[in-house]
Amino acid sequence: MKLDQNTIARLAEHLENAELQARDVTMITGEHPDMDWDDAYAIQDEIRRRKESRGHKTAGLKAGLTSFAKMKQMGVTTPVFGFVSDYMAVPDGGEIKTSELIHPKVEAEICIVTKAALKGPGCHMAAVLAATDFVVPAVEIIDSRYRDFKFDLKSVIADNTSASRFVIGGRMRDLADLDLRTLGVVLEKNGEVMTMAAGAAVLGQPLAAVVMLANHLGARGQEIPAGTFIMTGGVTEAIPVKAGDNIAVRFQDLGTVSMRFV
Ligand code: OOG
Ligand code: MG
Repeated sequence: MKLDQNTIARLAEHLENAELQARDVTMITGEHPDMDWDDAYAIQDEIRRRKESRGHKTAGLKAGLTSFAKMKQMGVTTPVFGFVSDYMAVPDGGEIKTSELIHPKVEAEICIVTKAALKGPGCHMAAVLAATDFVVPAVEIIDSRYRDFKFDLKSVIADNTSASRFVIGGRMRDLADLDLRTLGVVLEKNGEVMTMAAGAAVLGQPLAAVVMLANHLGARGQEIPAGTFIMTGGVTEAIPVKAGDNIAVRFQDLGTVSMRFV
Protein backbone atom coordinates (compact mmCIF):
# COMPACT_ATOMS: atom_id res chain seq x y z
CA MET A 1 0.00 0.00 0.00
CA LYS A 2 1.32 3.41 -0.97
CA LEU A 3 -1.66 5.58 0.00
CA ASP A 4 -2.72 6.37 3.55
CA GLN A 5 -6.22 5.67 4.86
CA ASN A 6 -7.29 9.30 4.52
CA THR A 7 -6.32 9.46 0.87
CA ILE A 8 -8.11 6.18 0.15
CA ALA A 9 -11.27 7.48 1.84
CA ARG A 10 -11.03 10.80 -0.02
CA LEU A 11 -10.56 9.13 -3.42
CA ALA A 12 -13.47 6.74 -2.75
CA GLU A 13 -15.74 9.67 -1.92
CA HIS A 14 -14.51 11.55 -5.00
CA LEU A 15 -15.21 8.64 -7.37
CA GLU A 16 -18.52 7.70 -5.77
CA ASN A 17 -19.71 11.30 -5.96
CA ALA A 18 -18.80 11.35 -9.64
CA GLU A 19 -20.97 8.24 -10.09
CA LEU A 20 -23.93 9.53 -8.10
CA GLN A 21 -23.81 13.01 -9.64
CA ALA A 22 -23.11 11.71 -13.16
CA ARG A 23 -20.11 13.93 -13.84
CA ASP A 24 -16.76 12.85 -15.17
CA VAL A 25 -13.40 13.24 -13.45
CA THR A 26 -9.75 12.88 -14.46
CA MET A 27 -7.82 9.68 -13.89
CA ILE A 28 -6.76 9.40 -10.24
CA THR A 29 -3.36 7.92 -11.14
CA GLY A 30 -2.51 11.34 -12.60
CA GLU A 31 -2.50 12.77 -9.08
CA HIS A 32 -1.28 9.54 -7.42
CA PRO A 33 1.18 7.92 -9.83
CA ASP A 34 2.67 5.73 -7.08
CA MET A 35 -0.58 4.05 -6.03
CA ASP A 36 -0.47 0.24 -6.25
CA TRP A 37 -2.99 -2.57 -6.90
CA ASP A 38 -3.84 -2.91 -3.21
CA ASP A 39 -4.59 0.81 -3.05
CA ALA A 40 -6.85 0.51 -6.10
CA TYR A 41 -8.88 -2.35 -4.59
CA ALA A 42 -8.89 -0.59 -1.18
CA ILE A 43 -10.56 2.43 -2.82
CA GLN A 44 -13.13 0.14 -4.45
CA ASP A 45 -13.73 -1.64 -1.11
CA GLU A 46 -14.30 1.74 0.53
CA ILE A 47 -16.88 2.62 -2.16
CA ARG A 48 -18.63 -0.69 -1.39
CA ARG A 49 -18.50 0.04 2.34
CA ARG A 50 -20.03 3.50 1.73
CA LYS A 51 -22.91 2.03 -0.28
CA GLU A 52 -23.57 -0.75 2.23
CA SER A 53 -23.50 1.72 5.13
CA ARG A 54 -26.31 3.62 3.38
CA GLY A 55 -28.35 0.41 3.25
CA HIS A 56 -27.56 -0.74 -0.27
CA LYS A 57 -27.03 -4.46 -0.68
CA THR A 58 -24.26 -5.76 -2.86
CA ALA A 59 -26.15 -7.63 -5.59
CA GLY A 60 -23.29 -9.47 -7.24
CA LEU A 61 -19.67 -9.62 -8.30
CA LYS A 62 -18.22 -8.91 -11.72
CA ALA A 63 -15.16 -9.68 -13.75
CA GLY A 64 -14.24 -7.20 -16.46
CA LEU A 65 -11.80 -6.93 -19.33
CA THR A 66 -11.92 -10.71 -19.66
CA SER A 67 -12.39 -10.81 -23.43
CA PHE A 68 -9.81 -9.90 -26.03
CA ALA A 69 -12.36 -7.55 -27.62
CA LYS A 70 -12.69 -5.59 -24.37
CA MET A 71 -8.96 -5.58 -23.63
CA LYS A 72 -8.27 -4.28 -27.12
CA GLN A 73 -11.04 -1.66 -26.89
CA MET A 74 -9.72 -0.33 -23.57
CA GLY A 75 -6.01 -0.82 -24.25
CA VAL A 76 -5.31 -3.06 -21.25
CA THR A 77 -4.21 -6.68 -20.76
CA THR A 78 -5.42 -7.93 -17.36
CA PRO A 79 -8.90 -8.71 -16.04
CA VAL A 80 -10.30 -6.62 -13.21
CA PHE A 81 -12.94 -7.35 -10.56
CA GLY A 82 -15.73 -5.30 -9.07
CA PHE A 83 -19.26 -5.45 -7.67
CA VAL A 84 -22.79 -4.36 -8.50
CA SER A 85 -25.24 -2.84 -6.01
CA ASP A 86 -28.97 -3.43 -5.64
CA TYR A 87 -29.95 0.00 -7.03
CA MET A 88 -28.03 -0.75 -10.26
CA ALA A 89 -30.48 -3.54 -11.17
CA VAL A 90 -32.98 -2.75 -13.94
CA PRO A 91 -35.78 -5.20 -14.84
CA ASP A 92 -35.68 -6.93 -18.23
CA GLY A 93 -37.37 -4.68 -20.80
CA GLY A 94 -37.04 -1.72 -18.45
CA GLU A 95 -36.05 1.91 -18.94
CA ILE A 96 -32.67 3.36 -18.12
CA LYS A 97 -32.43 7.11 -17.55
CA THR A 98 -29.43 8.52 -19.40
CA SER A 99 -29.67 11.70 -17.30
CA GLU A 100 -28.35 9.63 -14.37
CA LEU A 101 -25.32 8.46 -16.37
CA ILE A 102 -22.26 10.06 -17.99
CA HIS A 103 -21.54 8.16 -21.23
CA PRO A 104 -23.09 4.68 -20.93
CA LYS A 105 -22.13 1.65 -23.00
CA VAL A 106 -23.74 -1.80 -23.04
CA GLU A 107 -22.09 -5.19 -23.05
CA ALA A 108 -23.41 -8.76 -23.18
CA GLU A 109 -22.43 -11.04 -20.32
CA ILE A 110 -22.84 -14.72 -19.48
CA CYS A 111 -23.49 -14.94 -15.74
CA ILE A 112 -23.82 -17.61 -13.08
CA VAL A 113 -25.25 -17.92 -9.60
CA THR A 114 -23.29 -20.11 -7.16
CA LYS A 115 -24.76 -22.75 -4.85
CA ALA A 116 -21.59 -23.31 -2.80
CA ALA A 117 -18.80 -21.05 -1.61
CA LEU A 118 -15.67 -20.76 -3.76
CA LYS A 119 -12.40 -20.00 -2.07
CA GLY A 120 -8.96 -19.45 -3.53
CA PRO A 121 -6.04 -19.72 -3.75
CA GLY A 122 -6.11 -22.95 -5.70
CA CYS A 123 -9.67 -22.61 -6.95
CA HIS A 124 -9.96 -24.48 -10.27
CA MET A 125 -12.46 -25.16 -13.03
CA ALA A 126 -13.90 -28.33 -11.45
CA ALA A 127 -14.67 -26.43 -8.25
CA VAL A 128 -16.51 -23.76 -10.26
CA LEU A 129 -18.45 -26.39 -12.24
CA ALA A 130 -19.51 -28.04 -8.97
CA ALA A 131 -20.46 -24.71 -7.35
CA THR A 132 -22.55 -23.37 -10.26
CA ASP A 133 -26.26 -23.36 -9.48
CA PHE A 134 -27.40 -22.03 -12.86
CA VAL A 135 -26.45 -19.84 -15.81
CA VAL A 136 -28.34 -16.66 -16.68
CA PRO A 137 -27.73 -13.94 -19.29
CA ALA A 138 -27.36 -10.25 -18.52
CA VAL A 139 -26.48 -6.94 -20.10
CA GLU A 140 -24.15 -4.70 -18.15
CA ILE A 141 -24.32 -0.93 -18.60
CA ILE A 142 -20.85 0.41 -17.89
CA ASP A 143 -20.24 4.10 -17.33
CA SER A 144 -16.65 4.96 -16.51
CA ARG A 145 -16.41 8.01 -14.33
CA TYR A 146 -13.26 8.96 -16.21
CA ARG A 147 -13.37 11.54 -18.96
CA ASP A 148 -13.84 9.98 -22.42
CA PHE A 149 -13.68 6.46 -20.89
CA LYS A 150 -9.86 6.83 -20.75
CA PHE A 151 -8.20 5.01 -17.87
CA ASP A 152 -5.42 2.71 -16.76
CA LEU A 153 -6.05 -0.49 -14.79
CA LYS A 154 -5.54 0.96 -11.32
CA SER A 155 -7.87 3.87 -12.02
CA VAL A 156 -10.63 1.61 -13.36
CA ILE A 157 -10.34 -0.80 -10.42
CA ALA A 158 -10.70 2.10 -7.97
CA ASP A 159 -13.76 3.22 -9.99
CA ASN A 160 -15.42 -0.17 -9.35
CA THR A 161 -14.69 -1.26 -12.92
CA SER A 162 -17.17 1.27 -14.39
CA ALA A 163 -20.15 -0.60 -12.84
CA SER A 164 -23.35 1.36 -13.36
CA ARG A 165 -26.49 -0.67 -14.22
CA PHE A 166 -27.27 -4.28 -15.12
CA VAL A 167 -30.24 -6.14 -16.56
CA ILE A 168 -30.77 -9.84 -15.91
CA GLY A 169 -33.15 -11.43 -18.41
CA GLY A 170 -33.72 -14.36 -20.69
CA ARG A 171 -34.03 -17.62 -18.81
CA MET A 172 -31.92 -19.52 -16.33
CA ARG A 173 -30.48 -22.84 -17.47
CA ASP A 174 -28.49 -25.68 -15.97
CA LEU A 175 -24.83 -25.57 -16.84
CA ALA A 176 -24.95 -29.24 -17.88
CA ASP A 177 -27.39 -28.33 -20.68
CA LEU A 178 -25.13 -25.67 -22.21
CA ASP A 179 -21.81 -25.40 -23.98
CA LEU A 180 -20.68 -21.99 -22.76
CA ARG A 181 -17.78 -21.83 -25.21
CA THR A 182 -19.88 -22.10 -28.36
CA LEU A 183 -22.87 -20.20 -26.97
CA GLY A 184 -23.58 -17.42 -29.47
CA VAL A 185 -24.43 -13.83 -28.50
CA VAL A 186 -25.84 -11.18 -30.86
CA LEU A 187 -26.16 -7.56 -29.69
CA GLU A 188 -28.71 -5.38 -31.50
CA LYS A 189 -29.23 -1.63 -31.20
CA ASN A 190 -32.48 -0.28 -32.67
CA GLY A 191 -32.94 -3.53 -34.55
CA GLU A 192 -29.53 -3.48 -36.17
CA VAL A 193 -26.85 -6.04 -35.31
CA MET A 194 -23.92 -4.14 -33.79
CA THR A 195 -21.63 -6.96 -32.70
CA MET A 196 -21.60 -10.68 -31.94
CA ALA A 197 -19.41 -13.31 -30.32
CA ALA A 198 -19.39 -16.73 -28.67
CA GLY A 199 -18.75 -17.47 -25.00
CA ALA A 200 -15.18 -18.59 -25.73
CA ALA A 201 -14.35 -14.92 -26.33
CA VAL A 202 -14.14 -14.69 -22.53
CA LEU A 203 -10.88 -16.37 -21.54
CA GLY A 204 -11.62 -19.39 -23.75
CA GLN A 205 -14.48 -20.30 -21.36
CA PRO A 206 -16.46 -17.76 -19.30
CA LEU A 207 -16.17 -19.83 -16.12
CA ALA A 208 -12.42 -19.18 -16.20
CA ALA A 209 -13.35 -15.65 -15.09
CA VAL A 210 -14.97 -17.15 -11.97
CA VAL A 211 -11.81 -19.18 -11.25
CA MET A 212 -9.79 -15.96 -11.50
CA LEU A 213 -12.25 -14.06 -9.31
CA ALA A 214 -12.12 -16.75 -6.58
CA ASN A 215 -8.32 -16.74 -6.64
CA HIS A 216 -8.19 -12.96 -6.67
CA LEU A 217 -10.44 -12.79 -3.58
CA GLY A 218 -8.62 -15.72 -1.94
CA ALA A 219 -5.33 -13.83 -2.14
CA ARG A 220 -7.06 -11.14 -0.07
CA GLY A 221 -8.56 -13.57 2.44
CA GLN A 222 -12.07 -13.40 0.99
CA GLU A 223 -14.35 -15.95 -0.68
CA ILE A 224 -17.31 -16.02 -3.05
CA PRO A 225 -20.29 -17.00 -0.88
CA ALA A 226 -22.96 -19.48 -1.99
CA GLY A 227 -25.80 -17.72 -3.79
CA THR A 228 -23.59 -15.10 -5.45
CA PHE A 229 -24.55 -13.65 -8.83
CA ILE A 230 -21.36 -13.33 -10.93
CA MET A 231 -20.95 -11.54 -14.26
CA THR A 232 -18.06 -13.02 -16.25
CA GLY A 233 -17.34 -9.97 -18.45
CA GLY A 234 -18.43 -8.57 -21.80
CA VAL A 235 -18.04 -11.05 -24.67
CA THR A 236 -17.77 -8.30 -27.29
CA GLU A 237 -16.58 -4.70 -27.24
CA ALA A 238 -18.96 -2.36 -25.44
CA ILE A 239 -21.45 -0.37 -27.54
CA PRO A 240 -22.23 3.31 -26.72
CA VAL A 241 -25.89 4.17 -26.16
CA LYS A 242 -27.92 7.36 -25.86
CA ALA A 243 -31.50 8.36 -25.05
CA GLY A 244 -33.90 6.80 -27.57
CA ASP A 245 -31.84 3.64 -28.12
CA ASN A 246 -33.37 0.19 -27.79
CA ILE A 247 -31.03 -2.68 -26.98
CA ALA A 248 -31.78 -6.38 -27.39
CA VAL A 249 -29.15 -9.04 -26.81
CA ARG A 250 -29.96 -12.54 -28.03
CA PHE A 251 -28.19 -15.36 -26.20
CA GLN A 252 -28.27 -18.81 -27.76
CA ASP A 253 -30.23 -21.19 -25.47
CA LEU A 254 -30.71 -18.42 -22.87
CA GLY A 255 -33.22 -16.05 -24.47
CA THR A 256 -33.14 -12.30 -24.93
CA VAL A 257 -32.26 -9.42 -22.61
CA SER A 258 -33.58 -6.00 -23.58
CA MET A 259 -33.81 -2.43 -22.34
CA ARG A 260 -34.63 1.08 -23.45
CA PHE A 261 -32.59 4.21 -22.86
CA VAL A 262 -34.63 7.34 -22.16
C1 OOG B 1 -14.20 -1.54 -17.50
C2 OOG B 1 -15.23 -2.58 -17.14
C3 OOG B 1 -15.15 -3.76 -18.05
C4 OOG B 1 -16.25 -5.87 -18.85
O1 OOG B 1 -17.22 -6.63 -18.85
O2 OOG B 1 -15.28 -6.06 -19.59
C5 OOG B 1 -16.28 -4.71 -17.93
C6 OOG B 1 -14.59 -0.72 -18.70
O3 OOG B 1 -14.45 -1.21 -19.82
O4 OOG B 1 -15.01 0.43 -18.51
O5 OOG B 1 -17.20 -4.59 -17.17
MG1 MG C 1 -18.84 -5.88 -17.80
